[in-house]
Amino acid sequence: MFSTFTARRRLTGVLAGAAIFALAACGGGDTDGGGGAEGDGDGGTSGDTIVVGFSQVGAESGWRAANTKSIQDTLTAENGFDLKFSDAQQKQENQIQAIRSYIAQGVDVIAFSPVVESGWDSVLEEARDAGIPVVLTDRAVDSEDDTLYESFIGSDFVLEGEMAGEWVSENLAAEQLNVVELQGTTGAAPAIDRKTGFESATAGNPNIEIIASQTGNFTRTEGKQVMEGFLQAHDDIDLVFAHNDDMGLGAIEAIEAAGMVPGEDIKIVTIDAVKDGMQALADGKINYIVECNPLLGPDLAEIIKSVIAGEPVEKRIVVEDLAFDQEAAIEALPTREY
Ligand code: GZL
Repeated sequence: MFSTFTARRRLTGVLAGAAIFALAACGGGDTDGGGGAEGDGDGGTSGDTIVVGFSQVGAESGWRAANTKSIQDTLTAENGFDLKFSDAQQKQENQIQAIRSYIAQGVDVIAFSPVVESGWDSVLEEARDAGIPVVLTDRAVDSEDDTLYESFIGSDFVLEGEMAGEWVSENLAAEQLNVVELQGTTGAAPAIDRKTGFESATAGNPNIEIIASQTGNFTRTEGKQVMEGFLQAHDDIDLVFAHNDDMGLGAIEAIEAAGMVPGEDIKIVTIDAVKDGMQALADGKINYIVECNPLLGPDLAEIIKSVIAGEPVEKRIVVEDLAFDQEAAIEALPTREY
């Protein structure tokens, strides 16, 4: 059965005027908050090139690699961009430092994927005071003040958790089902929201019990280590719910090392649908994957150009996702872009 959800972009939220940044963002406007026009030489636009400072979470997973490739392949010189790119190695302090550096350089736009939800207001206020618009990609911030960014492009992580939970409830939980959960990075929007969605979708099924839950930080290595601990502490695990494929692939290694068969003795459900995960699904080692599309480069480029042109942009662009069982993975693998 090929289960699919419309893979379309859903536009939501109120149109956010970007006129305030029209002048400043083009390098001819006020990029130091001191009023008056600034010329080039401070990192502002020279001609039509848009200077973008991007702070990436890190390189922790296959999803992140695909996301970085999409951004770097799209924000190119031939497409009218000068991309300054930094890898924060999953540390918020590195992202804050990178954003401050972009402000000092006077870039035209700052974009980033916040490694965690909280702690951004101060640095985003500094960007606003400098007249530099900010675009969020992939992950959200929990700031009360949504004037701190122009737009947020990313999937609905609560829905992803719900999609996983609904499939588990409908297909695996006709009898008692003991679940261990490999959470993503502590404090990250996808970790918080996927957990929320999975719990809400499974709360109505009395057979489903989450007997252990711990962060594996979205990495294969840490997912394997945490799964080894779960296996030592529990001899009645029926399902692993991993917040991303990479931790699920680590769990497969731990399950096999313990002499059990992943996908059979212990079922596995994950989120992302990167190539390695989809191959494991096709091979029967994972049982279901909810996609989280990482190809955000084109949307980001479009939003940045609209902001620079002073056009209104959507405050929230939701990337809708597919979901795959084994048959669907076998069918989709040959043409997967990531
Ligand atoms: C989700 C993204 C998550 C992926 C992980 O949009 O932020 O971070 O699910 C990645 O694979 O590490």
